[in-house]
Amino acid sequence: MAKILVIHGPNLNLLGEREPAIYGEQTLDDINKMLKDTAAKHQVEVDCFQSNHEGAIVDQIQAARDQYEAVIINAGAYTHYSIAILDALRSFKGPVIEVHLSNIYQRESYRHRSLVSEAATGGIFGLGALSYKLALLGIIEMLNL
Ligand code: CA2
Repeated sequence: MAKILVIHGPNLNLLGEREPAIYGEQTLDDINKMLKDTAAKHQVEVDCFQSNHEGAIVDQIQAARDQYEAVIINAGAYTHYSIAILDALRSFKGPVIEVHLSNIYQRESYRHRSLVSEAATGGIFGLGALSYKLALLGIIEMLNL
């Protein structure tokens, strides 16, 4: 069974607790459950990983190289400045889909630049939790899973 890795970056563990107007009311557990349910319907497997630490995210991307067909990543604030995460993503051979809950281009100018985009196959932003689901469905279609 094909395996897809979902990576959530810093502070996304707080989803549902604060700033619902920007990030929605769903918790990270809600989003992960929705992704696992969607994956099960398509006979694929999803593993979800969250960390507030840049190095832990780099380690996870490196480990994903031999284990996963594709990566979905919301790198949180690291999106905008982490060259280490960009370099790690460049070493991953399969599709990488960048996801954001909010529309980063409608927000502060420091959120308009994404280093993750430089390594991503494509991206979905601004649709809340639906951004993740569409990323997963996109991978399933792209890889004929
Ligand atoms: O829109 C997104 O998905 C972001 O990746 C979320 C990041 C932000 O730094 C990016 O610019 C855009 C922040 C996630 C913080 O999530 C929180 C959730 C609840 C309460 C506080 C923070």
